[in-house]
Amino acid sequence: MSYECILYSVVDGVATLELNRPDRLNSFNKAMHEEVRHALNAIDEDSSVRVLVLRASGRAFCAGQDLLAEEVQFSESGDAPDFEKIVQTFYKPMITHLRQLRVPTVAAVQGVAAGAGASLAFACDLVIAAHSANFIQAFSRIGLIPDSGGTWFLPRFVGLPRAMGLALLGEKLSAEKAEEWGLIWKAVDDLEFEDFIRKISCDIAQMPTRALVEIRSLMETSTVSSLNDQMDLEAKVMGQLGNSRDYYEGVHAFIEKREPVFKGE
Ligand code: T3D
Repeated sequence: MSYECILYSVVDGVATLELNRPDRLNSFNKAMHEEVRHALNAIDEDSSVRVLVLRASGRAFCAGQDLLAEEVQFSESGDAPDFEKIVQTFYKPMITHLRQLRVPTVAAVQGVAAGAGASLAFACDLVIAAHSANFIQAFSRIGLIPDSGGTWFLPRFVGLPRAMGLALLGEKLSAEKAEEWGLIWKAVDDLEFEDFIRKISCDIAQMPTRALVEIRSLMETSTVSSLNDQMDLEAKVMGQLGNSRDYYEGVHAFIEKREPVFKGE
């Protein structure tokens, strides 16, 4: 598939998916959804990939839904677009796929992340933003609600009072404040942003991939399970990872006092 709305590459185990509709602040139309889906499928099928970096071109990360796209226009007779169908067909599968991807994910946010664009970043395992970036729950400004997991991520990340403030008022939240509130992992200086993303993605690509993905999964399960059930699950996953090649390598490297060489297996 040739891409028109995204750029996709794999170098040294790092897959980079770049949203590339800068004129519309990388907002989502149907074509971009289809291309993102295709790229995520490609990652699932490519065992050389050890980490995904989700980023964007131009001055914005993503402005959510393209409000000018044909599929969200009112019909000539005034019929409203079918948002439930659009969310179920495109946004929900995209977020679910990201949360179940076979490799860890990093959102590199270099500009504004608004609406579903913010939810997209929050769905990644680590969110790293340049200081000049910001996050806007733009939904309420146009009469909608935070979708793509927004109402799930926000209260879990920042607590209910802040989640409500962000969602109701739709105000801009700076990257620094987002870090301070625990909404993202790190805000880094604009001039250091590219180097930081390069280094962290290369580092993660060398780590034991399966363990990282199991951590994501267990963290998510913990939000709905009892301590007792969670510890059973931890035991089960420990049992599986204890049989992995990467654990064998990790523990032998420790004993032999050398750097481990993980293969993601
Ligand atoms: O099923 C469904 O489809 C529903 C799902 C919904 C999920 C959602 O994401 S709903 C929320 C949709 N997004 C928004 O409401 C955000 C709209 N955009 C903005 O509020 C602002 O653009 C920003 C705060 C993101 C940035 O502001 P600013 O001042 O930096 O830029 P700007 O001048 O507003 O925008 C620059 C251009 O990008 C402009 O085009 P122009 O005038 O230069 O030709 C603007 O129209 C365009 N643009 C920005 N956001 C969108 C967009 N075009 C289409 N859709 C957008 N979302």
